Amino acid sequence: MLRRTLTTVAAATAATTLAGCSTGIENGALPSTPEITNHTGTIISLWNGSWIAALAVGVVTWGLILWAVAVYRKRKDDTQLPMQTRANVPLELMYTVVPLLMIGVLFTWTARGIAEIKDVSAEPDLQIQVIGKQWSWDFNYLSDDVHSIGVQAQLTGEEGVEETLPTLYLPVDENVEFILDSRDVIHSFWIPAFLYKEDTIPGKTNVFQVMPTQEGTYQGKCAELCGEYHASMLFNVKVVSREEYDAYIESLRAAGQTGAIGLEYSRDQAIRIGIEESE
Ligand SMILES: [Cu+2]
Repeated sequence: MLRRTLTTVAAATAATTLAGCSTGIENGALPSTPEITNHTGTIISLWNGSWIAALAVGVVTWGLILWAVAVYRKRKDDTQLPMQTRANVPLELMYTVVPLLMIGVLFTWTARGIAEIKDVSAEPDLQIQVIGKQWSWDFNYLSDDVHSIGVQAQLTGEEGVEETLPTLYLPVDENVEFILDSRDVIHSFWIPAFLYKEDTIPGKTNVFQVMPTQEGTYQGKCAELCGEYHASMLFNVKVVSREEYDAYIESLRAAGQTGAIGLEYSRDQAIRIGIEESE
């Protein structure tokens, strides 16, 4: 029975750990991935710092527990209850003040990191509007006056789906301002490798800035359960050189996908426009 329980626990732990790997951070609890955006360094040090602090607290707590268990265990010749004590003011003050200090430190570092990541006061190099919809994404390259419309991925289990996904192009080392909107329900725009996600909310526009610093192809997902085909709400992100980015923008322009697709369309109307444009 015990062995079966242990096997189950081990399997569950392995499954959780492996599931964590699919986000692109594959170095375990203390990742040291290279800078993928101008924010990943801040986020990773916050993550690692929190883990190290939590481990230090854990080691002290486990140590005290084991020490108390060993030193104050019931011995053979113990026939009476040990001395019963009531209050211990210094101890109670200690275990109130120390956690407050720990939370204060975590709060300060988190608030500082968030303020840095959420800062949108810089002049962006380009603006891209992202529109979430059941169950795909539309991208309006506002600074270049072109757009692309996503059609829901068909997850059949066969290979080759990735090539059919809507793809977001970003020029490397340029500060992108994302303007996030939704056509229907709440979605969440998530590029796992960027270590950041933000909701797209109908009737409310969220804005954030990020500068990708490493060329490559990344996965994008919806991170807010948004209906039946939430799992199909995938996209690719290609961080490319300025020249490649310009070439892509030109290909959209050549295909007649000029201007921005508005929020006034339902998801079905937007998808129909997208299908017409791709034909
Ligand atoms: Cu969604």
